[in-house]
Amino acid sequence: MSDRPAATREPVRSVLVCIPTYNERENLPRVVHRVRAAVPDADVLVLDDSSPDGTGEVADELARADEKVRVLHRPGKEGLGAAYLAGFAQGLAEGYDAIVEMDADGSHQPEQLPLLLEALDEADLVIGSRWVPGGSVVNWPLHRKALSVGANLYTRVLLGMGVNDATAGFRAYRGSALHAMGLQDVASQGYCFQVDLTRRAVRLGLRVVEVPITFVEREVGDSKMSRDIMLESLQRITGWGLLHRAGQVRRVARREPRWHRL
Ligand SMILES: Nc1nc2c(ncn2[C@@H]2O[C@H](COP(=O)(O)OP(=O)(O)OP(=O)(O)O)[C@@H](O)[C@H]2O)c(=O)[nH]1
Ligand SMILES: [Mg+2]
Repeated sequence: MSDRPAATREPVRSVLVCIPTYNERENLPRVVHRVRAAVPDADVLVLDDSSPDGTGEVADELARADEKVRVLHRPGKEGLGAAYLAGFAQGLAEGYDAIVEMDADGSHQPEQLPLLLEALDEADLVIGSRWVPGGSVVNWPLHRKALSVGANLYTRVLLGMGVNDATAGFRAYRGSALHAMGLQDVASQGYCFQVDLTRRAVRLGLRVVEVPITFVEREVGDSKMSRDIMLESLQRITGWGLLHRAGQVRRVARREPRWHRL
């Protein structure tokens, strides 16, 4: 992670909180109200993929009642990554200084959002991390913890990034960072969307900071995690890791011509 001087960073004045939803009608009102109470100046954009349970209509009601809340209705379920990319595009077009990613299921605590935004004063990307000192996970069964720790370990070893929770989905980006990251060719959908964007930020030498958070397992509704999402992550992270390691070998070989004679 690079340490561009903090002086180059503009103050963050406007914040857009993007909340993707698929079948979250019971969770959404509560999370939106908590966000509005925790960061009253921030705008909220719900990204709904035509949830069959009527989450889109619930979001419309919230938007009618509060001018700081808006909804982007998307035609069908295309995955978390595509929903976020649509939200980012809208946020960047509207010139927000900071754009936040946050789940609707209550796992990310809106009350901790001010901590992330505070850290953004000195960073380009702030990750709400479960796996740094002070971070924690509440009500996760052992196999979910093992999966998250394992995925992060695999990612660290392959990609060589000094990030402890690269799969985390509670984040704040500077708009300038998202602009620089060139999001046109992001194809990742599931957890690897988070790894993909982390990797892009690190490769650009942007300043990535992790802030400890308390992650709470959802109480209502169903997880959208699936075997396909895990497989996608495994394949993409392995591919990026091999590219990264091959690049390292090429660089060493260029610096050390004697290598070729071994
Ligand atoms: N718009 C949209 N939102 C989605 C999609 N898939 C998941 N989401 C939302 O993304 C957030 C995270 O999804 P979850 O199902 O909680 O998945 P997760 O947090 O990765 O996995 P768990 O830890 O099991 O909860 C929630 O707010 C979901 O409603 C999708 O295809 N489109
Ligand atoms: Mg969840």
